[in-house]
Amino acid sequence: MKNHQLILQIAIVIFTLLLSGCRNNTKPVTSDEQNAVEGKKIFVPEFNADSAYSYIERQLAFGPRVPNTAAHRACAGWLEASFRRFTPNVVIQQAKLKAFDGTMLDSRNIIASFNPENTSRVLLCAHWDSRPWADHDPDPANRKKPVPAANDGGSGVGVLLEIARQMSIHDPGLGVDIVLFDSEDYGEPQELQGTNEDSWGLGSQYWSKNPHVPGYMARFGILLDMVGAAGATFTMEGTSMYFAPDIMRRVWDIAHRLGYENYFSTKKTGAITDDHLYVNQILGVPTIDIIDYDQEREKGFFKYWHTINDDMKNISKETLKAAGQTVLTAVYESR
Ligand code: AHN
Ligand code: ZN
Repeated sequence: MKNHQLILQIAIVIFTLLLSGCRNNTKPVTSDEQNAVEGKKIFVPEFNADSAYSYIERQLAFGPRVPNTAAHRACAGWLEASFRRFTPNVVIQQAKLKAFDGTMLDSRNIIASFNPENTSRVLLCAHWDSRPWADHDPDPANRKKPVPAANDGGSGVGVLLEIARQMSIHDPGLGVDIVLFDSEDYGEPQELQGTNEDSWGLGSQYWSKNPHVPGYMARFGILLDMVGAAGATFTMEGTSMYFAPDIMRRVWDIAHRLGYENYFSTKKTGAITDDHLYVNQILGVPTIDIIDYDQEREKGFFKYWHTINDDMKNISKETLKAAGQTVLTAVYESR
């Protein structure tokens, strides 16, 4: 009996010392992080929509990022420097790509990798270029002007920069590649009776044929396109549902669990040509498109699509939060 009590007392002393030692040697942890350590729940960082919003403002400050312009080159430099603050693994893939009208586009795909040695990988992507012509502007006088591209281009990039910033603070625990495609939006204008669907997504076609790592593979991919308009509706788009229905359902389940069912609609819509088509077709990474699209709407896409009014006035932090928190959760829950 005496022996048992002594052992118990010693055990209590050691346990107390260990506990106080832990308290003194570790930084404060959030309850989410503590839960993650205890295996109760996977830790997911808080996506900061103010931060994503300011990354969109920064892009627009360069002017329209149309290939072969000074604004485009300057923004490429800023995107590269931004990524380098978050990871040392940044690749700029430069290529001259031929547009539908024969113009050679000085294009740069900008790629940031996290945990590059990890064979379990996820791909996140968006296009960063601006459309050279606002050919859907209601005023014909504006149709030869470039698009400011806050939503169509800027929003996906802003969300992915914020996700990169979060991953530089909290290791996602798996491999993640963020690819910003260039020359997506140089597609043939409709009034030319365009049938050349492959005039869109030039940067994505190039990267899918020449990935930055030979033999590149990822478990799945998520493309973000027009994820910033107020009242956006992300439907279950046909190309995504054809190539990656399981990924789409998993991501939509996450969005609904987080309370974003108003943004993530379960309506199935038509297939569209976007960067994810080539990643699916050429590289074989099952990739979905989170895109504000419904063919039953007047333009299919958001109200100011390919107009000079695609600017900051139309960007909603609530929409950025819904898209960003959903993608961030999908990444961290894939570890
Ligand atoms: C087509 O209009 C064929 N695709 C639209 C892809 C796109 C343009 N995404 C953003 N801008
Ligand atoms: Zn566009």
